[in-house]
Amino acid sequence: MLHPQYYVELQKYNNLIARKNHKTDFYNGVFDRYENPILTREHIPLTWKYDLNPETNPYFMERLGVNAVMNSGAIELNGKFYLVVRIEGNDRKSFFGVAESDNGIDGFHFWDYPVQLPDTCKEETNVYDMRLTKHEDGYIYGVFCSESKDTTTNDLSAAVAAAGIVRTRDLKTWERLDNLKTLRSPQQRNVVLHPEFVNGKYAFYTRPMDDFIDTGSGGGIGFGLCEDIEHAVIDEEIITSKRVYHTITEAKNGAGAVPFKTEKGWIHIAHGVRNTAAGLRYVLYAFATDLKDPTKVIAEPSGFFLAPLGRERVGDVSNVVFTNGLIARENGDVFLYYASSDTRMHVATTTVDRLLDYVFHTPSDPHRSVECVAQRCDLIAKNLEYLKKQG
Ligand code: M1P
Repeated sequence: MLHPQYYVELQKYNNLIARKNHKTDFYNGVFDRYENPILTREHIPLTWKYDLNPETNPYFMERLGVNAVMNSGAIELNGKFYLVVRIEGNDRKSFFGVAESDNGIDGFHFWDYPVQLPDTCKEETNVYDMRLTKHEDGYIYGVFCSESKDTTTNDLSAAVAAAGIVRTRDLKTWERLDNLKTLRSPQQRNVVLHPEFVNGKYAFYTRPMDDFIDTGSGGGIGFGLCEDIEHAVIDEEIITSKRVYHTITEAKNGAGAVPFKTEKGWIHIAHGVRNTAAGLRYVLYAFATDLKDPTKVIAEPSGFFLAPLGRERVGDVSNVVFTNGLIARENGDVFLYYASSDTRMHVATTTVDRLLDYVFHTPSDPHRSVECVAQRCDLIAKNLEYLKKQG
């Protein structure tokens, strides 16, 4: 017989999965926000946390708790929405779970088991933040952060971040390939595989880093090519989206969702980080790169695209929004999946047309207050003139 509390918790879980999500009245013309997070730790199935047998768990205690669900890769397959979610146990170790939904904004629920990656990397302690790329070679690739202890120092918190690579065709069977080697950068995080070959080679967005936290001399989001995806090695990394003084990317930036192709360029949603007296602040920003030369930024609106708002601002790592997955559908709808404060997952919806208008027609950052206010005064003057003409 099951513990009576099981039925109470199961009812809560079922209610949560069945809960509809609605747009909020937030307005900026660029994207819509939604009332509820799409995934929280409460969405974790009871079977993942409790021992349901009263003989071995008479108090119906959580035996393996889950602390947070966050940074999720996203993909559409046969009309369904799938997220490969970063799930962090109470033990601080992250792992991946597949959650699916019919409409992309509610009803997300996890498959019966989390993903069990092939254990080919014995020094690896932690894995997180998978980006899913539907590559033109026919595979779905998952590129994630593979973290190991830095054994070259006595500092217990020192770690080494590398890019792990897996591939699949169905999100069920995963083949692990060698970790990416970048010959000129000792550490890598936020690595993303470009969906198309470039000059006949696999192309990665990288994030050269001097150590685990600091990007140090790393100038921004890198881009590099490699011949062999099974043993991927990148020599030269060209910086595409640079970090800039006194902007949202001053402290660091990193590729986010896999870029998607439009007639005007590749659209990227990345993250930028600045330092504040209250700690690092992570926001999302957008830019476009050239269709022929994906290293060339051809448009970059000023400032952030999406920043933590309201309750999104608070969590395990407060004042953070982070994305590593979006779905741009054939019909032009775009679903951007983002985590807030390393705690929960949300969706924002928009369209390809709106994103193109945003990226190509929002003024770029003039980088100095005096020029920023002139830019704004120009807008105001045009508006006042326009209002006058309208009577
Ligand atoms: O805590 C915020 C984010 O920090 C890291 O991002 P970055 O490498 O750019 O600093 C990542 O570990 C990410 O998982 C996390 O959300």
